[in-house]
Amino acid sequence: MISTIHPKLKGIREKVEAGERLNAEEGLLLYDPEIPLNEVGQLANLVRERINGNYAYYNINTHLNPTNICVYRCNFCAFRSDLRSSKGYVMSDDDILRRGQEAVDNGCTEMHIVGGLHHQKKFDWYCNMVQILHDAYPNLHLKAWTGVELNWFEFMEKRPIEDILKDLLDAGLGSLPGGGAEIFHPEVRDELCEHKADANNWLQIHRSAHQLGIRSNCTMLYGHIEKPYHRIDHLLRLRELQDETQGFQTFIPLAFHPENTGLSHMPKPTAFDDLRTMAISRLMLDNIPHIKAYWIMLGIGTAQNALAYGSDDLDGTVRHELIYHDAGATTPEVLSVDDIRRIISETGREPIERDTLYRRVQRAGTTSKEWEVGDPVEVAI
Ligand code: V47
Repeated sequence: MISTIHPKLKGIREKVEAGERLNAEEGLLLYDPEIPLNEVGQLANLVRERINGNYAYYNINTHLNPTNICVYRCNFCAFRSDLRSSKGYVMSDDDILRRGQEAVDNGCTEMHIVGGLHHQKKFDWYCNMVQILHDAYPNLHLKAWTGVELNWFEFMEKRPIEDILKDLLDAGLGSLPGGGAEIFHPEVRDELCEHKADANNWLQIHRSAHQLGIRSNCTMLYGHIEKPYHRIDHLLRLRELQDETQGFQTFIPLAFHPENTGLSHMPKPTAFDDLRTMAISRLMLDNIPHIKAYWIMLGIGTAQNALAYGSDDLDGTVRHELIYHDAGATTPEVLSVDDIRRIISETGREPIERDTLYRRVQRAGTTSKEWEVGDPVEVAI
């Protein structure tokens, strides 16, 4: 039960308590600075605990960014490189397989693969990468290629997206990450990255993936030139697709990091904005099961707090993250399992190791508690 409540929040509280859906106007009102952050957080926490109880999820994962060379020049990106720049790199098959071996040696269940759209690499190069990794490490879940990359493959191949996705599935693709969504509204997207996949392209690709049984994630890049109404519009477009397909597993609000980008004059979003955005995401996306506080970009302190503001997942132990570190992130590049479990336990939540599909991981030789009906299903490793 929530004790104090701002008068403007009364109607929203009644709806949230009754499990009713919030509309765009109510979403915008939640951004009103007059409404105390902790009250928005309490409402989000109500929904978070209704959906995910006291559990807080993490996984053991690694990133692979096979190239940073990219035909696109998104002005928020510090990672990309021109074809002939000394900063540019392309990994060989051997480099890639070494990363697979390292992942398995470190107990990873997931490899998150994204990168640049290389001027000279064809779809076969991207697809083959999935194939060689899957052949060598069949138990490593490959969460690969954003909607923007898939749209580029479609353009290069001149084939329907369903065919591209089927080729990737045959090669060993496990699911899609949520990147490339940025902000859907054209007033913002045209300023940030007018050249790449637009909202309809991105959403259609995820729709097609869901129809083929491929689960995916979704994101929103916030804290740059957009306004609150652009954020709410973005969340509602995701909610609408989820109503149709139920294919999204988790939503990740991504805080903009300005260093070394075309928007380096802008300040970083504050922890206050991070927590409010986390909470509003939980409240608006009533049909997406998980909300992720990606510790790499939020910082450990804010990510930990986010577990009380709507989030139920910290992403993973992570290694080899480049996109945020190139843009000035000061977080470590990897957390140990003990660290991530301690960060969660200190908040009073129960840490649960999950795989990419949110099944709880039961590792050989470890004992577990008694689980109850409705708890996440188990996968033995
Ligand atoms: O699409 C790029 C964003 C995304 C910057 O699916 C930036 O589980 C902030 O999508 N400042 C890639 N953001 C990362 C991503 C992601 C991360 C963690 C988990 C999952 C998942 C997906 O990062 C890009 C873009 O939106 N981005 N540059 C920057 N300077």
